[in-house]
Amino acid sequence: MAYDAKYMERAIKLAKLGIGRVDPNPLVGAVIVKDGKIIGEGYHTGYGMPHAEREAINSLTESARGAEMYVTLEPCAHTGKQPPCTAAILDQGIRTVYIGSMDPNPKVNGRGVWTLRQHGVEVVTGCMRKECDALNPVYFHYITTKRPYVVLKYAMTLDGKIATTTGASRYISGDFARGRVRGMRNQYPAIIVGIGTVLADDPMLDNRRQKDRTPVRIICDTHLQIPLDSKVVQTASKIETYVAASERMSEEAKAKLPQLKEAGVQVLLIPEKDGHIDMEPLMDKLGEMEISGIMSEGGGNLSWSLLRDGLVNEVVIFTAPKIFGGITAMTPVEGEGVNFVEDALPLHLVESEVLPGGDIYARYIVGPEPEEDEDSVDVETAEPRPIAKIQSTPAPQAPDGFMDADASSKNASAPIAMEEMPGVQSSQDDGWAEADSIPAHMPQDDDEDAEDAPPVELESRIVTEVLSADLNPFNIEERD
Ligand code: AOF
Ligand code: ZN
Repeated sequence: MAYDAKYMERAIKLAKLGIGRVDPNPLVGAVIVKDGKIIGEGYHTGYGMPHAEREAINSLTESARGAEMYVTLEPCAHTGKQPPCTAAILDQGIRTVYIGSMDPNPKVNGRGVWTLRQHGVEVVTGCMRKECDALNPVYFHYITTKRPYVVLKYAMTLDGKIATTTGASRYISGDFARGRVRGMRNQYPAIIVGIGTVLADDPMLDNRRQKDRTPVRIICDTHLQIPLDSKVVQTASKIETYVAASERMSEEAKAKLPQLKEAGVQVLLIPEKDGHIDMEPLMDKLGEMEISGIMSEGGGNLSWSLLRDGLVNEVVIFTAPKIFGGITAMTPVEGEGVNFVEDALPLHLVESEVLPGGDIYARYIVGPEPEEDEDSVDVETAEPRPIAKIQSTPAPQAPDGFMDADASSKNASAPIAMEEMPGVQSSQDDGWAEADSIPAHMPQDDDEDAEDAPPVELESRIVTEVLSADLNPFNIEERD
């Protein structure tokens, strides 16, 4: 059964409207089509909120009996905070369901497809799989490893420095690049920095414009050196703030604990490794706290520890057209490093851009470039229908800067082996755990840019009616 790509594109665009709101859940969009017309659509608007499929069903303008549903992620078949979407789809008498990504959540993992097929619904998997997978690398990583997806981000000069020899670093990047970083902070649930960054810059580590969605702040501070008058401590009662310190801290450091607590800082006591916080137990702890994704903003020792322990999924670099020089000037990754060229960490470029102001933005996924895996799509059925056969409202443009990298991701939608279902976990889990699927790019959230950026307009009447304006992640009210 052929699918019409434009409806899945529409579902993907809707899913992106949930950016910054749904974690640790996935971004999901759904569109219901009957006789070549969209009769319902919706997306997952926030954690604990109805799933995309039910949002679409709630927006129906006519009966969905015999209709088709396009959904970016396999519908769930379990009861969590929400009832199973498969039940709602069956209730509505929907005839065909086109699915983008499979859901690697062990509670779903093929059971959604199985349940629908058992009840006679035609299910086509692997429809625009790569594009749908690109929505949810953070979710896929988190749900399969129970650790946060880590993005290492830094700004450096052309000679690879993150500060001058005197430690000055404000600002390496231009305005536009810095605005984009604030956009990234809106995309990930948490930011992590080393104590050196706090001591040197006394940063706020918020996104400055959307305070309701400022990410959780995590400071790695082995010896609990954090000053009580630092901005992060002073604002800890308003913005969730954690300090990860050694569980073997000195008595002097321990004496600070009550004052930090009083200020609202939560101290996480973590084992040490080589004189620093051991990153693996820290990531386990953050995963337990349901932090699904983290942007690490350095410095060099924290970056090294994360990279060395294989905890980084992607690296985003802003290179400024400047040279600092100086043998003692800091570089983005310090620590002990590797001895041989062959030991270098391999990464592959998935996206790059020259930004206004001359900074170069580059995004890399850790690991060698994956090979195309054509077998993972439901090739029998997931053929796109010729376009233009059906008239419908054109899909809205995604917000600027929010684009999909067109590199491949790995075996995300293996066809379901019916005999394995239900209750049997599929072996496709392994593929998901790797850091090689392509994440959705962050919204471009630059200050200057935002003035010019067109508002995100939902061209479909249905969604405009159903979704309230304050759920639009780009409806920015607060400005610097
Ligand atoms: C869908 N559509 O829009 C979402 C899904 O606690 P709950 O009930 O919200 O369940 C969360 C799980 O449901 C999540 O881990 C994922 O497996 C699925 N999320 N599924 O079909 C949606 N958000
Ligand atoms: Zn669901």
